[in-house]
Amino acid sequence: EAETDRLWSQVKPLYDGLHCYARGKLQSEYGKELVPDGKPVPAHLFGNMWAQQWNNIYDLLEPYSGVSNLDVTAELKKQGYDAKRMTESAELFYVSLGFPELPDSFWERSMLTRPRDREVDCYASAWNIDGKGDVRIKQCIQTTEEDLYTVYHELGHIYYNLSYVDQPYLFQGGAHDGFHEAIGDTINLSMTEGYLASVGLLPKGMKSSREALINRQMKVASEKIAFLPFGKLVDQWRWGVFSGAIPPEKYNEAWWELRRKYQGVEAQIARSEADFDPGAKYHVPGNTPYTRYFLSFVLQFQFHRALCEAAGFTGPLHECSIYGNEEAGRRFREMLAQGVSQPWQDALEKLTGTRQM
Ligand code: X8Z
Ligand code: ZN
Repeated sequence: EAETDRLWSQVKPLYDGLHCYARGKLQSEYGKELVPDGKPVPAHLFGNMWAQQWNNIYDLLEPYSGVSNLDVTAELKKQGYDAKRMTESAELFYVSLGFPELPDSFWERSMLTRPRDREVDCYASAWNIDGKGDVRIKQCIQTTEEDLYTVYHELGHIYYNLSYVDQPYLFQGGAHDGFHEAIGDTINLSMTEGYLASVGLLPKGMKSSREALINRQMKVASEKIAFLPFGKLVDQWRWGVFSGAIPPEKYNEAWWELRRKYQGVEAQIARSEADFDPGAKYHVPGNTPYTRYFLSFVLQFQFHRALCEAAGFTGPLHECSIYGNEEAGRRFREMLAQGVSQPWQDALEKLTGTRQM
């Protein structure tokens, strides 16, 4: 708890700035009556049920309209990408770093599309079935940019699983939960315009400008910075429930208190204890820890910086892609292969030179 508080206090100013900017944009769209000054913003206006990531309202947030041409979804559709090809595209990135090809069993046993004949839980996840290389993902992949990034994310879990397969069973795991979530997201940070153009998903030789750059950074902020308070508060609520500090008759009230306090958002209609809003978040009834994502959204930037340095990249980090870089791949693979056999601080230090998130 103390560690997440420490990290939150460092990143909060970034969130506050983004929240302020987003409020201004939402005010221009909906008016100050619906989005008043100095009050929490109605949560549903962020284009996501939990207001956890704001990329769905990117068109509203875009600082300079019409200067970027980043329609990866259109390009995927135009080129007839299906679920398998999107997964192969992710595999190729990892292979370019020296990771192995995915085993045949992965392709035979994974679920990459929504079956037509039965109800399934479509929430994207990665599974290490036996600790001996039977790894699978379950995702109902649609041809969109968002799903492309998610497949790369899920394969991060899979390649971590495959990397520590030779460790004793008890050491097969992420150095800490946040590491597991950060592997694929670190790769996501390398899916720059340069990378996307090199694999044919963006027009080559696109003119870059200061305005286009700010737009892209706003897009990244709408996913990564916007997420931080939500990433923190889910387990804060859960820990309160488990410790008894939040009694059953306050489950929903405590949830919204945290949403107001950390995210600065408000329910758009009155809520009561007859509602159970935390239950609408997959990870709550699914019993999936959530602090892992908060930690990952800090760590992945440290990994990205360290790997870019390992790759000998000297330009601005937002332009760095480690795609195809042998040395970055070697350093990354080395850390992943250790699994949880060493304290996470040692793993972090080995890759980044620091023991602190
Ligand atoms: O649940 C996920 C992954 C599966 S491990 C898609 N994420 C969190 C969420 O969507 O709530 C990734 C970011 C945060
Ligand atoms: Zn994940």
